[in-house]
Amino acid sequence: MKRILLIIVLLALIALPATAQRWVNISYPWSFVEHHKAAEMLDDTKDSFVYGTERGNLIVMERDRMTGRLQVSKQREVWAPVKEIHLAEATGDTRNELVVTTRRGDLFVLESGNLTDVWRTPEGYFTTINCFTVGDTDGDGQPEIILIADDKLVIMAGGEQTELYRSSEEFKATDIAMADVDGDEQDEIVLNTGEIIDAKFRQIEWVHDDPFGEIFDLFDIDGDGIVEIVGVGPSGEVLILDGDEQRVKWE
Ligand SMILES: [Ca+2]
Ligand SMILES: [Ca+2]
Ligand SMILES: [Ca+2]
Ligand SMILES: [Ca+2]
Repeated sequence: MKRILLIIVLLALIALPATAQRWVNISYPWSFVEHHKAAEMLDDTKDSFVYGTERGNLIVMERDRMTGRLQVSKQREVWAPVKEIHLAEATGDTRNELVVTTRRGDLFVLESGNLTDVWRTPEGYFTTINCFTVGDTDGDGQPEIILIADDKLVIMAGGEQTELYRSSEEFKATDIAMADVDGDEQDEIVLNTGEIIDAKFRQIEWVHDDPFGEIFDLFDIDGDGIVEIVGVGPSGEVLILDGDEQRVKWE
């Protein structure tokens, strides 16, 4: 849902004059956070959000109750340009962590409250991380981090630095999501390059001929209880794929 909102926000921003696009002047940080991969809302009652910089810092902003201004409440270094941040339950304790990747291939799982390490990959463990998502791939109640890293599908345990799986096949995807897209009560890993992979057994179930675009999302657009793959085609048209029938529903 988030990314569809993102598309709407982007369209809204295009329609606004240039000055309104400067996020520092926007009263509410939502639009900034929505259209940045390296930003996440932390607490909407305080307009608190985190974003990562090209200089390798994570910065938490929070609205000051007295002045109403956004100000820095915490920051830390991750020593390389921040690529992506997700707020997600990664450790199995029902509290959300920040999962952060850098353009140097680092992966961090951080306490969302104080930005301290839960764990991180050692320097050079991966060279590139294209994209990632967080979810319970095998249904054991413990979350995993699912990545396209060094052109492989890699599954890391969420709670500690343990690699559970690395594919032998290469994958070039730049966007990834996980959900049950065909209604068989097993999750699939969906890649924007068109592959639909069984999350538990990591076999490719099917491959859609056309990629789903640079960004895609999974949600139940027709209310039948099964999520559709909602992507953007090569000329910008919205593409809606039915996972159980493995075909384009609307385009
Ligand atoms: Ca947690
Ligand atoms: Ca699991
Ligand atoms: Ca399924
Ligand atoms: Ca549906």
